[in-house]
Amino acid sequence: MAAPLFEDDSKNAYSRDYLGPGTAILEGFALKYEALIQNALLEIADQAPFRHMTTPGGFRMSVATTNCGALGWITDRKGYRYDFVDPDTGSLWPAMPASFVELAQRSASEAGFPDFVPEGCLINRYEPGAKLSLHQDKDELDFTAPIVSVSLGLPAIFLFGGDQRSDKTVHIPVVHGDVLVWGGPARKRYHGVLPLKKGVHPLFGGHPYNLTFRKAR
Ligand code: MD3
Ligand code: FE
Repeated sequence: MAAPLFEDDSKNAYSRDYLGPGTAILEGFALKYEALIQNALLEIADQAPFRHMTTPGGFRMSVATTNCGALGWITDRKGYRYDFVDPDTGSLWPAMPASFVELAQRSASEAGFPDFVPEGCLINRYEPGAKLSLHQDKDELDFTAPIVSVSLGLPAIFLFGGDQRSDKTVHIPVVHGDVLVWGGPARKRYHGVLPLKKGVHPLFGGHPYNLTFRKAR
């Protein structure tokens, strides 16, 4: 294995299973990667620009999206799916930076998923007022792998429910650098994001960003 970018100095001081089996809240876990992530995001967005995708029902998503890694998540009138090619450019998605891979794998390990290999990273950029309605992540073929979510920039409030849409939800405030992992028995729990507030973050500006790392097939 290549030399790590940062030492693994985790003290296991993170909150596992607080939201139920298979979940972890890793507060500030991404902070030491913030500069690498910011540079990488600029390069990725240069090659694969953020765009508002269309849902199968014909609605424009309020979040703007791009991807890196082998497989990118896309949606259009034909449906939700993963594809090797960016439909807007006709090219492969930009490669996943080493910093992303290291952060995703360490986060998953910390949460009890030591063998996680991210194949794709879905990158969401929120405008003020944008939200993500309650949904399950179920376009992947392999549900044994967890999902790793990295929050960057302005704070957000995540919604986390159960396996049924009608299950009650809890509100989870997340701030810059927080990482949430959900897998195993939590993998199909409903989740979403409340409408984002206006503001300016010193590093990431007026848009909160979220990275979700997935194994798609
Ligand atoms: C984990 N994206 O793209 S995870 C998605 O903010 C997606 O862009 C979210 O869901 C986003 O499919 C990031 C949202 C989330 C919400 C609540 C959680 C993750 C959670 C509660 C516990 C663990
Ligand atoms: Fe999701």
